[in-house]
Amino acid sequence: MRNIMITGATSGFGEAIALTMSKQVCRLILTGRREERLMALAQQITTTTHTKVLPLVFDVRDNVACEKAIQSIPEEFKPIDVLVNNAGLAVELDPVHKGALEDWERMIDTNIKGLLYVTRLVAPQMVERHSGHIINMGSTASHEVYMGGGIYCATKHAVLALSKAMRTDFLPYGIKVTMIAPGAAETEFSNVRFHGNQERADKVYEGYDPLVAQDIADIVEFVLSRPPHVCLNEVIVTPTAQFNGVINRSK
Ligand code: NDP
Ligand code: 8X3
Repeated sequence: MRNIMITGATSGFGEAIALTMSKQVCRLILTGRREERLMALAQQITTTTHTKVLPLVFDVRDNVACEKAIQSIPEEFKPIDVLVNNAGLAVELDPVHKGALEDWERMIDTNIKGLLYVTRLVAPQMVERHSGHIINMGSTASHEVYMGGGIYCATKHAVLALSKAMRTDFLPYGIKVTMIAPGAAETEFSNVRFHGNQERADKVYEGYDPLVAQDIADIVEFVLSRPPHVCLNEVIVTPTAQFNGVINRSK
């Protein structure tokens, strides 16, 4: 039975991945800052499946909190076989000459430093066991830049570089590393980006069928179902209406 840790499980991709993987009977370590959401999800999973859940409330930007949380994991949920580094966000859509430093720091601290903090704490036991799988949530923004998205795209370019670096560093230890690179998906992502302005968030998904969180969960399930000798290094997935930074909004 696998122990799977998913960061950012209180909504969107993370929540869908947790619900999907819970059907396979595993042990789930689910993290996020919104305690109520996390507890509700844990309760939903434990009452509807045979999967055990360990909810851990912490901010991935706080290395001390990451350390405390990960050190608190009971033996039953160890070793961590799979780490899904999913927690992340975009803040605003400003050009470089107008961006707020506070927004940049939130994105850099969460998407790059947070991912590194968690990985630094979890990876050593994978290295020791010569076994494990790390899935990093990149984006089409790992490959492209778009107007006003510069800093977010830079953080996701970093996730691509770090995924390649992990793949390289962990090669001698047989640890798999996969980066998933989704295009536009309707989750809470745009609501967060626009500080809760739902009207502005809804406009992002007008005129086409965006991806939904379940599409990403299905991919994670597939990636994790490959035999030991197969590693999907990267999966790029967009809505049919999106390619190369262009969205066909003619629906
Ligand atoms: P959501 O906003 O729905 O989910 C984001 C998750 O990240 C939440 O569970 C949130 O939990 C968690 N999170 C954010 N900041 C922190 C933090 N500081 N500490 C701990 N957890 C945090 O968005 P998505 O599901 O869409 O996003 C998930 C990932 O997918 C992100 O990395 C995003 O960049 C990426 N992505 C999204 C795409 C999209 O179009 N939606 C496309 C490509 C990639 P909480 O607030 O409770 O802490
Ligand atoms: C999130 C999707 O389109 O803002 O990575 O890059 S997008």
